[in-house]
Amino acid sequence: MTAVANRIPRELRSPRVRGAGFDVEKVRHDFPILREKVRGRTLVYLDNAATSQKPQVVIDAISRHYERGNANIHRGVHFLSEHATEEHEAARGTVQSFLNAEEASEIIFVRGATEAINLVAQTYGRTQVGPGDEVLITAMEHHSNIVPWQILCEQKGGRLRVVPINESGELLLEEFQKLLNTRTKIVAVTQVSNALGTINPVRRIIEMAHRENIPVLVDGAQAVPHLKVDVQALDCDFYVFSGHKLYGPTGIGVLYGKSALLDAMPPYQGGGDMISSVTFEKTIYNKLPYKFEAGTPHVAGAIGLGAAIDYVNGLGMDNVAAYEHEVLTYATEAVAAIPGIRLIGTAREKAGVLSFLLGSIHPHDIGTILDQEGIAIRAGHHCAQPIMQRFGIAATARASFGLYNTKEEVDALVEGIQKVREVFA
Ligand code: 7TS
Repeated sequence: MTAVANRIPRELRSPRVRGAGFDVEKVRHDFPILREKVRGRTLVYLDNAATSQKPQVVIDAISRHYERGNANIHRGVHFLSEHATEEHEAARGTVQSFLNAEEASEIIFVRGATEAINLVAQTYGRTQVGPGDEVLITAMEHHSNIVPWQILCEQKGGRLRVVPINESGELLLEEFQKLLNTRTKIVAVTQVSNALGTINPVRRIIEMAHRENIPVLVDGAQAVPHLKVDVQALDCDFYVFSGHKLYGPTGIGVLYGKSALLDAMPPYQGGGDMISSVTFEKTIYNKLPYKFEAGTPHVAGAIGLGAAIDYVNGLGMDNVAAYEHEVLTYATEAVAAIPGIRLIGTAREKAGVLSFLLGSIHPHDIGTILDQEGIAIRAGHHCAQPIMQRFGIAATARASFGLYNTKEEVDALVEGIQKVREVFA
């Protein structure tokens, strides 16, 4: 352990978690990739905000589907097609419970958070936003919660408005309140920032918007891996996330929408499965959720996502959140203690993410040197360029944590950063 890490208070230094119910060493055995060597070193994977690694149960669920259960769904009369349909719909039920949605038909399978936001912008947005109307987002959105709304505003003559943040990376709620007006047609806000780690008070934000009868879309891409989410308690109108950040496969994600809203929205894409009848004169659209699921869906992906949710539920999201909070607190103190470090994103409520700069060293150089030690972090603007502009920087180095990361890995990160300092001394 480094001298710096030794300055961390003893109770935070203990690699064992105090809370019962979460055994990280046992959890790590569930993830085969964590046994891989990278550049001759044991992998230290700290790029979970980009994508998380997959437990064996998810890998097995996907393999089992292709080995024994593969068929197209909703259209076959044969055994395998019925079986695949059941598994796909069971996964929808698993997502429904995970988010505590009222109905399974409020769960739309999409490719990921990005597609979900584009879907809402081009269906709900296209019908609701007219010339002079406003879409309200925040200064800490990922590009995928900015650009779809910009495209919509360009198409419809609308105006994109942005809630500012303070130096710690927290939303200014009084500014949010001031920006809400009769022209605001939708609020779209991230629950957890991918570049700063800030946890936004989305319950409060939704209450404030609803007082003015404005619906709210919550981008949960960085929230679902770290926090328990209940869409009915939040009362959000739309909630989106990607499977691959939640220990599930890539190419599958979720749009939750309140059924009254989804019912009233036009379809997003046309094709098979989203119709109940077609003639050249007129097409009658299918009921929810199929109206929004044109074409053959990612059946294996949905099944894999269901397995991932079963996995995290088995650990208990509250246990995961408590454990991760402890690791992030430990990492924040250890990294902040390194001379020359500047943390970007120091909100009181944070999850998963530690963004930093080291003197004037380019984050890519930090990332490259850490990579030589087998430590995977991300360096860049994290698809959140406006945040970088807000802080007057081009990029950050970002360590992002998942449920399998340990305090020993944090110590390895700290030692790696010390190496970077030596190289650039
Ligand atoms: N919203 C947030 C808050 C995100 O962090 C991301 C991806 C997305 C939406 C888009 O998710 P996708 O699965 O549709 O691509 N964030 C990151 C990241 O931080 N590094 O790589 C991808």
